[in-house]
Amino acid sequence: MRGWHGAAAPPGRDTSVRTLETTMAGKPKLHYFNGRGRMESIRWLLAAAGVEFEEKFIETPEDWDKLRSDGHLMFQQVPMVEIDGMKMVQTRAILNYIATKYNLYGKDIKERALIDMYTEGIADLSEMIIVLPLCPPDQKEAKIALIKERTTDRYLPVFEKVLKSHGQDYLVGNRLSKADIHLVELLYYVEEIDPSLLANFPLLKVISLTAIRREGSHLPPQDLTFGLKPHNCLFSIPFCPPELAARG
Ligand SMILES: N[C@@H](CCC(=O)N[C@@H](CS)C(=O)NCC(=O)O)C(=O)O
Repeated sequence: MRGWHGAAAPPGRDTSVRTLETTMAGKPKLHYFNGRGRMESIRWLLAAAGVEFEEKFIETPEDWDKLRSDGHLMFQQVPMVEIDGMKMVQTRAILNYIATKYNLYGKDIKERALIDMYTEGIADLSEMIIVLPLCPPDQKEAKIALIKERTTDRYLPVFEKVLKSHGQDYLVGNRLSKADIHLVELLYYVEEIDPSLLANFPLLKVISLTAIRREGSHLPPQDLTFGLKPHNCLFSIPFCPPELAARG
């Protein structure tokens, strides 16, 4: 099991309430493989909100069978997060719950609509990247080429333009939202694939990273993972259920 001690809360958030809640309800417990995959954005969001969490990794076929036979996985899938007395599944539902709870989801429905649109675009590109480890070797090069093309021609220009258009540090409403956090996570992946992909996006490179860092200014300057150790290699998953591996 991996524990993580959350970063200090961003300014303006009431940490005493969260500390009390955490004590009463227990830390959220994350059930997933020991890899980034679909759980990583949940880890980032909790970390950015300053919430401590625990992880229970699925490390063997027996762990996987047990979790499924326990009946806690609504669709027989992970991520699953135990939080506030619920056993939540479906990544987006989990992210939306955390973002709402920790005030990272805009101030009104229009901001929320924008955050959703940005988040869905980010999710589309992220999805292409996180399934790479499952890609057959003979298709990997073509998939990486497509990811690079979509990164520079479709997705990153949108966010660069948004930041340029309003001149603010954050994508929506001049304050941190889940969209910023998902974007920084994506940029982190993109840089791992090929740092030169960010070359033509100066605002994304500087402003988004600065925006997040400012929320956690106690963090070491290069630590973009909010204290999460990069033990997870993007391109390998230690244990992968056979049905997923077979899907390719
Ligand atoms: N829509 C779901 C998809 C979850 C999903 O595909 N999870 C994979 C692991 S990343 C899984 O559990 N696969 C096993 C299966 O589908 O049987 C979500 O976003 O949480």
